[in-house]
Amino acid sequence: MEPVSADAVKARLATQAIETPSWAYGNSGTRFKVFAQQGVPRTVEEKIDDAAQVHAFTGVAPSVALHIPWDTVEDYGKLADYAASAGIRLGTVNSNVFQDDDYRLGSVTNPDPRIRRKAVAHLLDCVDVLDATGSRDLKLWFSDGTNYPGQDDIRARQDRLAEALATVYTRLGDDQRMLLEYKLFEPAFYTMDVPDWGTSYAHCLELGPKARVCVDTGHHAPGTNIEFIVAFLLRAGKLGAFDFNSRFYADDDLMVGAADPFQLFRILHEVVRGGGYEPSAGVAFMLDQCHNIEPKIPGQIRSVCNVQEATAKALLVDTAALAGAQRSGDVIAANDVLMDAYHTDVRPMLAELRAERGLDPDPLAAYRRSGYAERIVAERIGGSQAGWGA
Ligand code: PSV
Ligand code: MN
Ligand code: MN
Repeated sequence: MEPVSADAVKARLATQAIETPSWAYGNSGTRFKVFAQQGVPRTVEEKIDDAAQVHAFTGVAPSVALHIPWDTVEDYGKLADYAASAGIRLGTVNSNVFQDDDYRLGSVTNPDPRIRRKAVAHLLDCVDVLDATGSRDLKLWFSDGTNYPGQDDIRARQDRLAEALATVYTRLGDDQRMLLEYKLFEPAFYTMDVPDWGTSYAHCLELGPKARVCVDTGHHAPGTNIEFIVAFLLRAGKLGAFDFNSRFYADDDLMVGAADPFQLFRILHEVVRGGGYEPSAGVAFMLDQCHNIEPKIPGQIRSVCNVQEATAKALLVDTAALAGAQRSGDVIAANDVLMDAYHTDVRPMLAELRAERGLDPDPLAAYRRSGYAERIVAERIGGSQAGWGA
């Protein structure tokens, strides 16, 4: 069998796009402590500037996700222009219906219709933001759920959720989409209203083709086979996006690929296998992380590079050899094909790819040398908190 050529892999990597989250650049922390860092952005524009640095040094992070209301501005059209002048674009709009006192018992599933209306109104406002920025995706994550058995009617909450989603879905333009993210637990501990991919999938199916599932890699029970979920959703045409991060225990939001690079490879192998890497598949690759103890821009650069490395390895899988081994039932040989790709050191190939694209082969070192970190520390006094540990 012919192994996959480095040139073929490089050509496919050239089209990769990984979106970074605006909230990764601001101060964040845990419920115990937010550690303020010097030089963090004071405005949305400064978050965009930082995201632009990640793209400038990696070449594969051309957009930044917003979180509303954390990133509220007067004029989103102007903000989109600002991003363009910084060399990137505005990406997914994330809705925040979890920080007001009103949402103590939920947002769109709250037993109080007034609060449900308020939450839906915010989601509709977020679609207005899509209109103004030209972004395609509205990402919905609900902290809604219950802490105690009997606290609320679990089934009625599903009805309220379905009603709210349908209202927002109807408002979407032809080229806009809704991404429904799930999370096993936290902040609610007894039931979450969208706890898993199955719940998200069922709602998306009922809504229609513009609704798809977002897989946040940190939102599963330990030991969950995330690549199976990815394979299933891709097969069903319902995988909309990833929120990448890594975790040891819960929603740790650590740098993707730091805790379990092999899992990241397995996920990306299923993405490639299922056609999800093709731009036409419409799968958005985003990071959802916060950097509580490490510096933020380097944290994002490292994460983007980790996704790029795992993707390169997934693209290196010798699919013909794999299919042959699978057909003949050769379990060891099939596993060998995957492990060969995983164990390949792709860093020299990526360094070469960057050099070919006029980038420094070592993005992190180039960023450190650039003086940007020192400049923002000197210029930005009193950086803001981007929201709590995302
Ligand atoms: C919730 O844990 C989450 O993963 C959602 O994607 C939110 O939008 C993000 O983190 C920030 O809180
Ligand atoms: Mn997320
Ligand atoms: Mn999360």
